[in-house]
Amino acid sequence: MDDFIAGLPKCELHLHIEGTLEPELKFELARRNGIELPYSTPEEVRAAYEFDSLTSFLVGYYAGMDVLRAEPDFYDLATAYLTKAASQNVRYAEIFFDPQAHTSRGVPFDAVIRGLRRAVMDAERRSGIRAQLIMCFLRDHSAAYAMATLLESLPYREWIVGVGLDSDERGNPPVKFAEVFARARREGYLLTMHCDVDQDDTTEHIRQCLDVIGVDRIDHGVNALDDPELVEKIRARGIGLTVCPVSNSFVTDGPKADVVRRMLDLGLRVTINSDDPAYFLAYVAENLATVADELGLTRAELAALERNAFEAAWLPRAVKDAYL
Ligand code: ES4
Ligand code: ZN
Repeated sequence: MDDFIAGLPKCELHLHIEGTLEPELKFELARRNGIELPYSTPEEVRAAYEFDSLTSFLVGYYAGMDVLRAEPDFYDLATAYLTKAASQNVRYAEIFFDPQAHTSRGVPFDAVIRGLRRAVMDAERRSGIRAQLIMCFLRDHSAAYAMATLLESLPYREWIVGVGLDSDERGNPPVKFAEVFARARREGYLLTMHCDVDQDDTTEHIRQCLDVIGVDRIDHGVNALDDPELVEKIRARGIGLTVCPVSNSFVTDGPKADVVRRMLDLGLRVTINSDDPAYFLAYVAENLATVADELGLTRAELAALERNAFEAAWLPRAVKDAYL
């Protein structure tokens, strides 16, 4: 089955570029930027990973980004991910980035987007992998800061396919950003939002995504399974759900492959993704292998998951069809 998964043409739709920062590159960037890390080896960094909740994960996650300072750092980060993804036969990826995690530290927006964009263009020339960028707002910051970031992105509109919402969900519902997302829609961006697993009020957040924001996709969205009305809306609208099984098993207290089975059985457009592969130690192939193992998926079912992902991708119909 591993060989089948390796050969399967893949599409990844839920991937935080900052979550692909492997400890080896972290050391290289620290050296380049004259930063002292509180660890002496990459193994030590990995040994210190201890996540039992989203909050505990996010604290170390933002601290780890401090080595990203200039355009070449973002270029190297995205190049490393795209090289790894291409080696797993990922043909197309939509990549989240969190500009506020950098602009809040004094890194220019231009350095972030320019480095990522250059990496995407070079990777396509080198290995044929295609990628688009999705700008995420940090939901634990203010709506005003998100709006300022949206306006800052407009000169780069052609380099960004859509916007998302991530970070700490508790107390930060979709409606907090209703105006920001309405403006983003008017600017031509496609819309997605995280509705993380087992956060407070997650089903209400999914309802807001569907009824107030009008999202084109939902990231995770697993708790929709608790509410038949939400399931029916998601199914009827063909909304893609970008599930991240290994990530979910880290930040919640149980394995999450069973929800993939339920989504498939309900006819939902479920897709399998890696979220923050450097931290959860699993890229998209390992996520697929985990789900296949736990559910006893057939080859046809694995292929169907990748077809779902290409269907849910933010690409013109003709480009999707060429992948399908
Ligand atoms: C994230 Cl696992 C998770 N949840 C919310 N926001 C995030 N950003 C990066 N990983
Ligand atoms: Zn995520």
